[in-house]
Amino acid sequence: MADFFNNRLDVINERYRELIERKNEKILPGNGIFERYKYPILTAEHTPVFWRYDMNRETNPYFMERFGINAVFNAGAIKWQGKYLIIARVEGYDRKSFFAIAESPNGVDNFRFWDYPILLPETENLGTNVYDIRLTAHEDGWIYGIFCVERRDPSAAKGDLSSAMATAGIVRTRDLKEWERLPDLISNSQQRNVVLHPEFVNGKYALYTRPQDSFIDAGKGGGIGWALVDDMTHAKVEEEKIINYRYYHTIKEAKNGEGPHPIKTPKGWLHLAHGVRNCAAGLRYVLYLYLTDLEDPTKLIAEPGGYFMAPVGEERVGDVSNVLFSNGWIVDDDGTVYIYYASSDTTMHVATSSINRLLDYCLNTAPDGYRSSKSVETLNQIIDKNRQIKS
Ligand code: M1P
Repeated sequence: MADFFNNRLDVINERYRELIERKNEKILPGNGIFERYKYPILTAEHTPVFWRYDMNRETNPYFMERFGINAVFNAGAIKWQGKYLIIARVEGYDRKSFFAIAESPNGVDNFRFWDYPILLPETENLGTNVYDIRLTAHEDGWIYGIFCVERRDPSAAKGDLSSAMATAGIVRTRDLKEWERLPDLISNSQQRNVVLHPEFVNGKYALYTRPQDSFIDAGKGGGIGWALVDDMTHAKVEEEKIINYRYYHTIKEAKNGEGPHPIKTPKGWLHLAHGVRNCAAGLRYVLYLYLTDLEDPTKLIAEPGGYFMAPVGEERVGDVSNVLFSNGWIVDDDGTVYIYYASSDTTMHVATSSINRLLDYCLNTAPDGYRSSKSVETLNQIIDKNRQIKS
């Protein structure tokens, strides 16, 4: 039995080492806007062997898994003490998700989880599930994390074991190790995809919100909202205005949601968001960009038509297929942007670009014309311009 144990231990440790040390490669030539990478940066197999296995020969003679990890996805991100950190949504076989930090020296490979996942402090109203944290290093000096807390709908009928309520949970930290739990966001509607803007606006904290009529459907609500809040220790949405709407026959007709907090650039606040439409295969989630005014972050300056990134190849298949979702990106001092995105609620990936390229994309890509004929007009303008170039 000792050999059986040791053989499995050696093979599994070796596979894990190979995975963690594997170098990533840019996929070229790409589309010029961003580059994808050959390998995912985090999968369930990237979680430490000592999380999944009891490493004691006496108590685990078959060296079998004792804690199954199903998926690693929808990660927040922050650059911290020179390292690229992502706070992933790690989901066990039991469907519960929790947060765990993984760090990389270069942002594209060699991500390693810290030894322990984050044990979030709770509020009196205990949550069933937590996910999709957005991190904001706010100018007040705290790093805030806002995430979705899911609880069973207290008004659900007795046999209805599916109806749920989504609320925004809030934590803050100064060192990413000690986390202080603040009261959940108070709002008239359910909320998911709530994100803290990094600067004060008119002396207040500013939140991107996503009012929704039910747990899944935006219903009559939806759109990316904006609310000013006096105090993050008692955050309450008093007035909410929509700053990025849904439209018929677009990539975000069913719903949309802010991704990570926007990046401040010389030409405006650069936003990454997800848009959702319905089709015969179910909901399709893609990513899009938009730009808002530096002085008034609620004022739209530019929004390219269509998607910025959509699931391709292996990204298209997973627990919830046909989904790209992002709640984390990092910008370096040289303007490089690391876009951390998850595919199909299963796996984490990175794409890279630069502030200059993303601004060029936002400012020089035609907006959605909402009709086929407008798309053809845009295309014809490009063709006409190119035909005038003398070869
Ligand atoms: O399954 C796709 C995504 O669905 C939800 O996102 P949204 O609220 O915008 O529909 C979230 O559960 C998200 O975690 C998930 O990736």
